[in-house]
Formats: sequence, C-alpha cells, structure tokens
Amino acid sequence: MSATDGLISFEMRGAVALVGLARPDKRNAISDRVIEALDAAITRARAEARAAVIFGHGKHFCAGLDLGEHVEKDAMQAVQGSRRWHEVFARIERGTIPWVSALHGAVVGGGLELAASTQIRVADATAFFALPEGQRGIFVGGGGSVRAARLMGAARMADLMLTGRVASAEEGERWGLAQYLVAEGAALEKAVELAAATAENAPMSNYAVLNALPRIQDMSSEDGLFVESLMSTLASGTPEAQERLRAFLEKRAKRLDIPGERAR
Ligand code: 1HE
Repeated sequence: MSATDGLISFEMRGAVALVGLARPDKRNAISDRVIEALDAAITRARAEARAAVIFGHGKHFCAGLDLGEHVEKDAMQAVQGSRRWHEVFARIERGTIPWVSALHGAVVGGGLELAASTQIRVADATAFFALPEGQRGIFVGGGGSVRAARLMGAARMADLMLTGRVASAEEGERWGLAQYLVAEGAALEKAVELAAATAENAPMSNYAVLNALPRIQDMSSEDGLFVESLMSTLASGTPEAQERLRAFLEKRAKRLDIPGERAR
C-alpha cells in the first residue's frame, strides 16, 4: 500500500498535485487513517508540486468526521484527534504551496473545516454547506471555529450550528465560503486552472500569502503593517523578484488583462 493508504488519490498534472478524498462509499468521511493519508499526500505535494488541488471522489466533497469511529473514542482520544486535524490542516493553510479546493455535494462539518484551510475554494452548483455538529451532540474540532467563522462571520456560523441550516452553493459563495461558483461538474477543472496560475508566481510571494497574510490578521494594525514591510522587503530581495521586475520594465512580462478589453 502506498503512504496514502488507498484512501487518498494522488496524481500530478503539470506543476499541480491533484489530491482526492477517495472514500466515496462513506461520503469521504474523515477517519484517523484518512487524516494520516492526507498528511502523507501533503508531504508528497510539497516535494513534487508548486500548487495543489483537493477534491472528493463520488457525489460529495466530504461528509466530515467519521462518526462511526468517533463514537468509540474517549475524551483523551477525541482531543488528540482534534489536535491532529489542526496539525495536518495547518500544513495546508500555512504551508509552502497554495491549495485550491474543488467543492461539490456535501461540504459538511469537518469537510467544511478542511475546505476552510485551503486558500481558494471553488464550489459547483451542487455544493451545500452545513455544520451539523449540534445535531450530533458535538462541536467543531478541525479548526472551524477559527477558519470557517472568519470566512462567513461568527453570526452565520452560529446560525448554521444552532439551527442545522444548510446553505446552498449560492449562499456559500455570497458568505465567503467559496470565492468561485461554477456550473455542476466544473469545479475540479476550474480549481486546476487556478492552481496552475498560482504555480506561476514566485514561490516567495506565495509563501508570504500563505504565512504572513493569516498571521497579520491575528495582529494589531501597527504590528501587521510592520510585518508587512519586513515580508515585502524579504520577497523583493530575491533574485527571482529582481528578474520579474526587470521583465515587466523591459516589456517581456505579460500585462494584466484589462476588464473590458477581453472581448476586443
Ligand atoms: C458516514 C458519514 C460520516 C456518511 N461518518 N459515515 N457529518 C454529518 O453529520 C453528515 C452525515 N452525513 C450525511 O448527512 C449524509 O451522509 C450526506 C448528506 C453527506 C450524504 O447523503 P447520501 O444519501 O449521499 O449518503 P448516506 O446514505 O447518508 O451515507 C452513505 C454511507 O456513508 C452510509 O454508510 P452505509 O454503511 O450505511 O452505506 C453512511 O453512514 C456513511 N456516512 N457520512 C461516517 N460523517 C473534527 S470535528 C468535525 C465534526 C463533524 O464533522 S460533525 C459532521 C459529521
């Protein structure tokens, strides 16, 4: 068996790693083995790719925590499990390569927490978002109270958790749970396209977006502005930045697409 244990698929497309939750018979529910397989896939993606996409095989992205496994755990095992999710998802959120999630069907509980750890989320028209922890008698444990609450706001998250509300793909996009909304079946292709675009950036710029931006959100404005200056100086001091700046000035770089000029 590979390190991804048959529970996660791994494929390279150019510079982009495609990581698939491959447990469709259980709606890609996340067990301890799935978390370890995901960790192995993250390690491999970091070594082999410049960007990565995570998606779900079957009809749903992910139905969250494996409830069958969870029900057997005592409090100590449960807290250790939650902390392990935090470690693994942090390697996506604040790692070395950008991650894009392609969302369809259920993006529920821990599935939403996983998606919230990626930098870019693409939802297709079938995607729906829910946090049924309240109905299951538990609480979020995969970083949702931090990451998902920041994306949609604590009031919307409280509503989802208290009332069992299921948000549609359109609502999810409006609430900030996905930055892109595409037609049914088109999320993976769009996610790969976006990941390939991120792979073209200077690695140090991507590193700054992944590691400085979320930390600056946790700082006071003054500290954030100071860290921003340090990070931007570090990034612009690299030979790659110098070459990219010169390429623009010498008209060797592609200019931005100006909206309105596209159709011409
Ligand atoms: C599961 C899980 C699961 C499905 N753990 N086995 N998550 C939830 O509360 C969501 C629970 N799941 C559902 O509401 C539905 O399964 C779905 C809406 C996602 C999909 O419905 P459907 O009709 O496609 O599938 P199904 O018939 O409900 O489920 C198919 C199988 O997957 C079935 O097993 P089978 O052996 O009877 O075939 C289900 O039991 C199994 N299955 N979801 C285990 N989650 C770190 S804290 C995070 C806390 C949470 O994530 S709480 C939210 C948990």
